[in-house]
Amino acid sequence: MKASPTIVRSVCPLDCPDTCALHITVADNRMVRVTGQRQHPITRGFACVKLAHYPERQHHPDRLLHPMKRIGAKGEGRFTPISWEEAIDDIAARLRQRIEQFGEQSILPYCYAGTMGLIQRDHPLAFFRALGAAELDQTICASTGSAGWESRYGPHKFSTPPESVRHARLIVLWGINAARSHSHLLPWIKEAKHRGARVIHIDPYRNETSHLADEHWPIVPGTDTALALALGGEILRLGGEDREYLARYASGLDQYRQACVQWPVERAAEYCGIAAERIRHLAQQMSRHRQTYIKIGYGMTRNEGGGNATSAIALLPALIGAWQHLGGGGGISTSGAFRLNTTRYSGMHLLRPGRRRVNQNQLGKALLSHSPRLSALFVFNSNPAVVAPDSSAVRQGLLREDLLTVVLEHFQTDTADYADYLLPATTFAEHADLYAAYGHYYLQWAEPILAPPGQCRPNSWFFQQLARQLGLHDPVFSMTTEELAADLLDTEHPFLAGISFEQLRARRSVRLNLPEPFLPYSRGSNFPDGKIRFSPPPQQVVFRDGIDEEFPLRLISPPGPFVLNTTMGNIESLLRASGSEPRVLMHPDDASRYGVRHGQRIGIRSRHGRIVRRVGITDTVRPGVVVALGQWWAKLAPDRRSLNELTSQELTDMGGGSLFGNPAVAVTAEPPC
Ligand SMILES: Nc1nc2c(c(=O)[nH]1)N[C@H]1C(S)=C(S)[C@@H](COP(=O)(O)OP(=O)(O)OC[C@H]3O[C@@H](n4cnc5c(=O)[nH]c(N)nc54)[C@H](O)[C@@H]3O)O[C@H]1N2
Ligand SMILES: Nc1nc2c(c(=O)[nH]1)N[C@H]1C(S)=C(S)[C@@H](COP(=O)(O)OP(=O)(O)OC[C@H]3O[C@@H](n4cnc5c(=O)[nH]c(N)nc54)[C@H](O)[C@@H]3O)O[C@H]1N2
Ligand SMILES: [Mo]
Repeated sequence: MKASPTIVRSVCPLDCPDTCALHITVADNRMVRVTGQRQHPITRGFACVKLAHYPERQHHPDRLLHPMKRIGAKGEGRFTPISWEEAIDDIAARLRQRIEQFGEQSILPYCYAGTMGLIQRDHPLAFFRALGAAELDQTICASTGSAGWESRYGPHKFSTPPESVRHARLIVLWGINAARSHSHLLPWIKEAKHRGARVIHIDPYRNETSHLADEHWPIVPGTDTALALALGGEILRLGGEDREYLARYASGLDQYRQACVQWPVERAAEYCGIAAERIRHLAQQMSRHRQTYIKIGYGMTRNEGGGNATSAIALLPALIGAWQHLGGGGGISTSGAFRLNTTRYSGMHLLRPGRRRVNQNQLGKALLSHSPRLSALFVFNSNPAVVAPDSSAVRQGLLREDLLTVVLEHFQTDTADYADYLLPATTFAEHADLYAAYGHYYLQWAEPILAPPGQCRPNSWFFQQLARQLGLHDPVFSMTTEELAADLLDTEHPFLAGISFEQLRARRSVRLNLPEPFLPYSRGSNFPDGKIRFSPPPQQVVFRDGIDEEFPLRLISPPGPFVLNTTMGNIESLLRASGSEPRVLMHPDDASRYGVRHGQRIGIRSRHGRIVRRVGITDTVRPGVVVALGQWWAKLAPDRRSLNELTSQELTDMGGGSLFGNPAVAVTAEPPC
């Protein structure tokens, strides 16, 4: 007899600011339908297209179901099933031998946010810290934006709560395609618009978010610092700054003023490709409306000057005192308010001093370096063969015959092809986890709702087993997910006061204990002196990877509508919706200059590599810019190459971030391959 469908609660695990509260229809141990919870104050009843298609991913015939070991050549992707016992025995034995020969620090975890569930994301690090392995600097996404923000406001990033945005009078969406990457912010923006707010979108290409805006400013990539300083200078010239607020809560204003003087409106207008009149008008409006909300996206931080740009924009709401007013302020992330007790679950208490650190944007270099030599790599929650900069170096490293590579995955990704051991992981529907967020202030808990297929196991299970096998006996390796979650909540911080695990487990979603209304930075910064730091002033960085005759265009790679990075990149219905092959967009003027026709495949070359992509010619892109839409599984692209063939392992100005939005490129008409 068939069981009748039930609707159960869950939480979206994808790396997106919205961290949605879900309703999932389950029947016969199958996920049938996914929607957003109507009563959740942020999710408000809708799930994005990616999650609506999650059942297809969850029950995909290609799901990995058994532990496997390599039988083919490195990178070939041929495996044979083995038992968990054999996998754990083998891996432990091979690790022991490598530690003896090369030391613990030759072992490296490589992970990011394939799941945002804190326990499946970070608990595995306790294993590596207990072992004494090299430390991974997790810099692939948010580190530049964070460093830029925190250089002004101190540690723990706050943002204006999305629920307050309805009160904004002026909204600036700066380097963010919120309609795509933060879609649950939209209802609040629309409500503000309805109440008369103006919306300005600053982005090198016109997209869904621009349609929502009153004005779209097609900025030249990487020139945001100049624009922010020009706006700051003009506000100061108009006397639009909030002197009382600045006197109490700011430092370094004189130096800032001098930096602004370097960027008169006319100069910035020319440099950024934006009409001077528009800049002046926005400065006037900002001088008038304290309820100005400036939302910064991470996309614009992925270049050589990304940290300075973030920090320059971040100062604008402070300059006009916007943080004190409901609906004013802005932000880049809300994550700093989740003041959980993160020490134990991630094994920080086990971290030995002086560990070698590896920046994850330089994985290629780390794998190819002879001294120090890496002897083993454990990849989980990430797909570095595609997403990490300078793919050809990464792949060359992964091909090393002497490197032991263990990959935990749901699918046989490009990275999994290089594994020596490929281990089947559970999805968010099959394990419990605790979820913070970076676009709102709700803490959430999800129970498993499906039995795992085959022999899939949570990341935490595997690393706890391996820890025991290697004789690592810290109590953290015997804790259940529930115990780890309770430990995370074991803190005196007022934002978490009164939130117990039992309560969270029963309610599933709990708002942090924030003052109501929450007006972050209305009483200054998170630095000990409470001052927002205007000095040293931000500087407009001139890119080393310059535009010249050989490489005349700048390539940016914003998120695709139907994928989350490479997650969902193998789901047929979504691939069809994306046009079945990866695309780039170019302006008609550039297309005619370089002899490229709409719909053809073209070659794209940077100083680092070369790929082939189908091109769409459209005036939504500003001239001089090539937009690569979303990431694509390399092996499903026509040339089997990742976009990151084009990017470099060089780092941003702050936070050791990646230069995904940076490469200077040339395009050539290319016959189909
Ligand atoms: N659908 C979908 N949603 C996603 C993701 C996805 O892959 N797909 N990825 C998720 C992840 S991991 C992240 S980190 C976030 C990222 O999201 P965010 O970075 O916060 O926002 P994006 O939508 O990437 O916004 C980037 C926008 O900045 C523009 N941009 C690029 N360079 C510049 C520049 O120099 N200056 C200015 N002003 N704008 C610039 C791009 O054209 C793009 O439209 O999104 C998350 N959400
Ligand atoms: N050129 C270019 N490159 C980029 C970007 C860009 O804009 N342009 N964006 C960058 C950004 S913002 C980010 S965040 C990174 C993201 O890069 P990654 O962190 O690598 O994200 P994904 O590509 O989504 O890969 C996540 C993998 O984790 C797996 N996974 C999910 N849940 C679990 C689990 O519970 N256990 C295990 N073992 N595996 C799981 C999924 O199946 C998926 O294959 O990419 C970066 N790379
Ligand atoms: Mo990201």
